[in-house]
Amino acid sequence: MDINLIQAQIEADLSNANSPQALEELRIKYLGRKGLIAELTGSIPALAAEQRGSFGKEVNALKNRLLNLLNEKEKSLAGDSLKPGNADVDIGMPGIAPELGTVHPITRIIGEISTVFNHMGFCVLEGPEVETEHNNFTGLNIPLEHPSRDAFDTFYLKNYTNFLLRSHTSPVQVRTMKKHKPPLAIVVPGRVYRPDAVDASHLFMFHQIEGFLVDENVRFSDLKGILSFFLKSVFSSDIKMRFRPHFFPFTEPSAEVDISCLICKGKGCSACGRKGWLEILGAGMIHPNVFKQVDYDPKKYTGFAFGMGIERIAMLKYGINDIRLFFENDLRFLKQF
Ligand code: 2NM
Repeated sequence: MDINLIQAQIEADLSNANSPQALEELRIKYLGRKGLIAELTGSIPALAAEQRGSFGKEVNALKNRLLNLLNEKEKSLAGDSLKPGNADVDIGMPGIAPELGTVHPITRIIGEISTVFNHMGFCVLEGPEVETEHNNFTGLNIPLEHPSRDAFDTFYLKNYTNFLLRSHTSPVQVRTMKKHKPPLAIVVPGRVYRPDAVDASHLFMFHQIEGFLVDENVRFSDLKGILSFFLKSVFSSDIKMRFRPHFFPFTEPSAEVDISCLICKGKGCSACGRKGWLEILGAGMIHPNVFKQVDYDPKKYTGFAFGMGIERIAMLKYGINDIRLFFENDLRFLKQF
C-alpha cells in the first residue's frame, strides 16, 4: 500500500469535515479498532522480514501525522463555533438577566430611623427576642397585676417558666443599663410579639424601635428637641408635632406624640379620621423605679425614652392600608420599595 496516497486521502477527507460529528467519524474510520491504521499494523507480520521495520516506522509516522491533523482540525472547528451563526446555541442572543431584589420596606425604615438617631449620637443596639419576665416587665416598673403581663397579652414559653417572647424592645434598655453606667444614648430596633387577632392593623409579630437617653440634667425639653428633629427628618420638615398626656408604667410624665396629618396638613381628612393629627409614638421621662431596678441613683440621673411601631410608620409614610402586606412575600408589593 502506498502510504503517500493514503496520506493524501486523509488530508482530503479532513478538509471536507466541517463538524465535530464528521471529524469523529473520520477518527473512527482511520484510528478505530477496525480502522485503516489498525489494518496496516495488522498486515505487518505477513510482510517479508526485511520490510517489516521500515513499513512499521512509516505506519507509525502516518499515525502521528493523522493525530496532529485531527487535533488541529478539532481546534479550528471549536474556534468556528465561537463565531455567531456557527454555534449550536445563538451566543449573540441576550441572556436572561437575574432579577435584582430590593430591601424590605421594614428594614429600610429601620435603617432610616436608626441613621437619624445615630447622627444625633445614639448607638444602635439589638437584643434577644426570648426574654425573662424581669427584663420585659419587672425591671420596667410594670407590676405583676398589670394586664399586659396576662397570658392573653404576652406569649409565655411553655415549659420554660419566667421566659417569654418580648412584647417590646425595652428589655434591651434594661440589659444595657445593667451593663453600663450613664451617660447612655441608644436606639433598639427589632421584632416584638403580642397574641393579637390578625386584621388590617394587627399582627402577632411586628417591629418596634425604642430609644432612651440617660445622663445628669436630662429634661423634657431635650426629649422634645430630639423627637422634633427625628420626626421632621423622617416625614417632612414642615410637619407640626403635638404631645398629649398619657400613662406608661415606665415613664413619668408620659405622652403620646402626634404629627400633623401628612395628607391634609392638619385640616382633617379620611386618613387622619378628620382629626388633622396622626399618632406616631409614645414617650416620657424614665420612671425613678426603673433606675432603682438597675442601681442608678434617681437623684443623680434623669433620662427620657420613646417607642414606636415600625409597620405603622411605614404604612403612614408609603400610604399602605393593610399591615399583612409586609409579610405575605408578594413581589408585586415588595418591588415598589
Ligand atoms: C414607649 C413609650 C415610652 C420606653 C421606656 C424605656 C425604658 F427602658 F427606658 F424605661 N424604654 N422604652 C418607652 C417609653 C417606650 O413605647 C411606646
